[in-house]
Amino acid sequence: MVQLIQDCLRLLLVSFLLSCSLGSEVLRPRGVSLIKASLYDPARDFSCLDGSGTIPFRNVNDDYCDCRDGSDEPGTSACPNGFFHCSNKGHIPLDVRSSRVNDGICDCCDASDEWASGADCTDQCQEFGRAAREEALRKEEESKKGYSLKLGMIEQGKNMKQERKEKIALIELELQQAESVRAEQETLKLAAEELESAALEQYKEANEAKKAAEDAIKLAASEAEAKEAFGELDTDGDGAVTKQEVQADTTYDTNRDGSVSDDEATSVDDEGEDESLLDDDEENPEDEDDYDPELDNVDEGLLDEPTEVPDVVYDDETQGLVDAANAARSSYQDAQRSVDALKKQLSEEQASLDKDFGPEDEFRVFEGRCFEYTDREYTYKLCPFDTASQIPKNGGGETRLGTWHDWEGEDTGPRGKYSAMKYTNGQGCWNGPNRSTLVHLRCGVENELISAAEPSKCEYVFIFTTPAACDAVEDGSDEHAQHTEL
Ligand code: MAN
Repeated sequence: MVQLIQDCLRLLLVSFLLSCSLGSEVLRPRGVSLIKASLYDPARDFSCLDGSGTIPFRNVNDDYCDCRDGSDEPGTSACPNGFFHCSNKGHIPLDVRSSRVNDGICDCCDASDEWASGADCTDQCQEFGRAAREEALRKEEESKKGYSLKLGMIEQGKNMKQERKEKIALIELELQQAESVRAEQETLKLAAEELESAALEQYKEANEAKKAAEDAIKLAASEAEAKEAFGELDTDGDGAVTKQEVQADTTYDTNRDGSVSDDEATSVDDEGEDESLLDDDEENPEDEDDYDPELDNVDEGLLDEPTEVPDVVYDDETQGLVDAANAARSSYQDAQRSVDALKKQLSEEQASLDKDFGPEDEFRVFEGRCFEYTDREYTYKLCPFDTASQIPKNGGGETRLGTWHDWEGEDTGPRGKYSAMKYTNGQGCWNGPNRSTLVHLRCGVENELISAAEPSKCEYVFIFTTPAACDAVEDGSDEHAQHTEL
């Protein structure tokens, strides 16, 4: 003790700027932390901490800057790059810039930085420390509670994952069955189509033969009719019909004046009815090629009728095979549709299974859920692993602020990348980037979107509290207690 008092007196003599204390506190110059105390030994010259020089110990805290790193003036404002250490007994120690020493503003809660300014600073460290300890305790309690809730979320997440796996296995089985049904239906379809096309080919051939026969009959009949009409006109039977012979036939007395005039006889040609009956050589030699005996038999009225394409009517047997093929095609299509639907379902389920819901699946419970936060202008919506959006309070549509991209935390703590989520590729921003959102995850007992901001245009930052972001709390891990020096 005597030695300590002597040391202290010597220090006081060395410089009025040095401080020291007794008791459990380690003797050290003003502004020096406990950790560095041993580097300031009053019994020896002081070596600048950066090695830039050595000075007599009395020059420490003499209000003149000797060392380049400012380490010789821990308790004064002489060095612009130095630091003053506040012990802040009862609260958390703090290093403040040397320029803050005696500047009239209380920076240290123990008022030690204003030791000569006359500023009205009082030691508030006990009070602050108590409040901080209470807050730390509250946080610790919250973390403990949050962590126990997280354990539940982990279990729930794992169960959901297991259920999803089972669902996938079931869908895979259904898909296998659907694929074999499709294969069966395809075989049936091919067989039915083979029968159908053979029957249709047969039908086509038979139909063509029938039509050809009908055409031949029609042609023969019209030729016979034409021959008969010709014979009636060719009264002298010389094989040619003269104008006189036509004029002798009262059928051509169209004006019913009792005789067939030259005009009436020649108009036979114009009317296009019996032109072919005239002696071609005499009257219409140039029309020889136009003769179409079939036209003679066509009822002119029918020519004005719209052409109707009658439905193909097959014989019963062919129709039966066509119906069977249609039914087989339809069954095959149904089977194909079932396969497609199951494949789609499978890929969705698989994508969800493969999604990274946290190291222990603790975030899986958020799939399909959404959370909202409303400020003065907008309601912000976060649907974890899906989208982030913004809805104006005074009406207007929803603006997409991003879709799920990945984990993007930069935490150096245990949660690492799982401390933040990134949503990208939202709606384009006028004169700016596509909207995107970073969601910081904080430990809390509630799953709650607690804030949303837009620190730079179209780049949004949300804060979401959740037990899933709570880490295991070790008992006695009170940071404050650890940091308190004294
Ligand atoms: C809307 C909102 C805002 C955004 C502007 C950009 O008003 O999405 O958040 O800043 O568009 O033009």
